[in-house]
Amino acid sequence: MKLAIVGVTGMVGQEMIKVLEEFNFEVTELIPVASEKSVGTTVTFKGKEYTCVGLETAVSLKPQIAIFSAGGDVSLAWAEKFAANGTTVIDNSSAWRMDPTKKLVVPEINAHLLTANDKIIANPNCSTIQLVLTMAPLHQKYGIKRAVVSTYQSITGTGVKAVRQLENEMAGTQAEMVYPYPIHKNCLPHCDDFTENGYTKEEMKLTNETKKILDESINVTATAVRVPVVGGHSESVNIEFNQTPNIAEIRQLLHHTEGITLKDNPETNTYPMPIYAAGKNDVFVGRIRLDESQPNTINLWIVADNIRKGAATNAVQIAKYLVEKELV
Ligand code: 11C
Repeated sequence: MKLAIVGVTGMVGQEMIKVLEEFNFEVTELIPVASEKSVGTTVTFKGKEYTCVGLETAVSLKPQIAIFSAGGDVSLAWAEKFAANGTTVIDNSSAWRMDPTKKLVVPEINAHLLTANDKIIANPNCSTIQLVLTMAPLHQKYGIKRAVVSTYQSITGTGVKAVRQLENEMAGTQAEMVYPYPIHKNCLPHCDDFTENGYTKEEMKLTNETKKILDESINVTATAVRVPVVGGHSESVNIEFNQTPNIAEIRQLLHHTEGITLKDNPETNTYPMPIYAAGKNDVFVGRIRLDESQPNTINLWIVADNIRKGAATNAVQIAKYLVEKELV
């Protein structure tokens, strides 16, 4: 397996290397791809050093799979060039997610839809992945009508510059501002750009990607908030079903869902938290309870490492599926 990682020096790219190692993914040749300023630098994978190349070189090396995490512009400019040369692209940006000709994949939910003809496969947004993985078994059981989501998102979703902004603010040193306001001792109801309807792009991703992955009939309304946290995104979710849900049954369903770990025991203060989810591949769910204000509705709390299951892990799982099913 010849595998390229585009954006290998970034936060997600670096995590991909770790996840590939942990999964013991069989790679005969790793092609680390970086921007011009990092070409020639090296990355270590399974104890061996590999030299970063540029995009043009990487296309010509014809990897079987290229995992992209270098931003939407790079994906728009280069994914089709790789695909035209026979490479299957797994793209972590928002570039292709809502393209009706591309599949938006969370392996536990819909990898079975993939075929060898899917040459550009989209990885959903991090906050969507943890939401839909939790919603999928519940939708199958009771039918979800509507979800109201409030997110508490890690600064790692913005990237390394945001982590530096927080560190500098905590140290009281001059900080390069990535956010329009301080993030230390603050939270910003603002993730990604605002759109014309008053929602942010991050909020609309939750609405639109959930429909594409699970069911067009599910309505999601969201408020996405950036909090001074590293290690994972948290989500408070209110879900209204078409039928009466049973809390014990929901716990059992989630307990048996691949990729989900249930952490739900108020008696022992057991619930998911970013400090617990950090560095783990699973999605953690807890605080499951009936919404007593209206029928057929529950509340729950979902946490996942946004760089892991929200990005690197999900992409590597797609790659693993493609290899196992001999689709590349
Ligand atoms: C955030 N979810 O936390 C974003 C980061 O569409 O892939 C990933 C953006 C994307 O800010």
